[in-house]
Amino acid sequence: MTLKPLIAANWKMHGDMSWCDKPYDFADIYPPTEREHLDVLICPPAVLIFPMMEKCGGTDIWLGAQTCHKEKKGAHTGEMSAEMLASAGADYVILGHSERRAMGESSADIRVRVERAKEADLIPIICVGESLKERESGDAEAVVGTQLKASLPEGLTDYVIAYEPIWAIGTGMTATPDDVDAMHRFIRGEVGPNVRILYGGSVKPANAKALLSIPDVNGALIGGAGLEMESLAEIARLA
Ligand code: G2H
Repeated sequence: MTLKPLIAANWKMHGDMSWCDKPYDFADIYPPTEREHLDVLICPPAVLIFPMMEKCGGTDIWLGAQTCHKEKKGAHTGEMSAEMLASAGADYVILGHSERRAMGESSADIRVRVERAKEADLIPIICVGESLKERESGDAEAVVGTQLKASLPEGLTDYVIAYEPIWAIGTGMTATPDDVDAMHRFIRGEVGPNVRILYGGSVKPANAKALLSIPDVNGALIGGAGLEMESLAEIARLA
């Protein structure tokens, strides 16, 4: 089975209302008729999901959130549930990004969030990845394997994995294609043939071709280079 590549932009805490037209800008640069073979997703800050959906809901670009809460509702000041995000227009949700794991989210927390996301019909993008110390000590696969086992609910279907080595995030450092190839093969062995596995960590037009041509890399999760539609389109053209 051929998996449809997914090119996903994680805007993190960037953007404002003036960015809500960006899906149109993307479609001007890279028209839908030229990219039926891939899915394009933008995950803006949650506050921009609804206005973006209202402005650009007619485009074929998917929208996603960057996290969701563990509970369905309740006294959780400042938080957002999966259902709220879905009702605002989100189709996907990123869960377990290392920037959130660093704030104390454990794999057990992420597993509950994945369950909430599935109940709300959101497709979870579950992030895993090792630190530089863990890679240098030869523990990268063990760490990622443990994260996968603990973050994925039993019987989970229709989800995406993003492998993001922590040391390559926002640093300009990228894992070598050989390292990415080996880790994606390992993850494939864990999740089976039907799950898209994205690579993330300083993906940019200059390195996207080498990364996206690795057999078990089914797309990319892109931070900095996904803020500008020109560079996002340049990467998408290589998928
Ligand atoms: C990794 C990635 C997006 P960047 O966090 O998830 O960000 O491409 O800036 O390293």
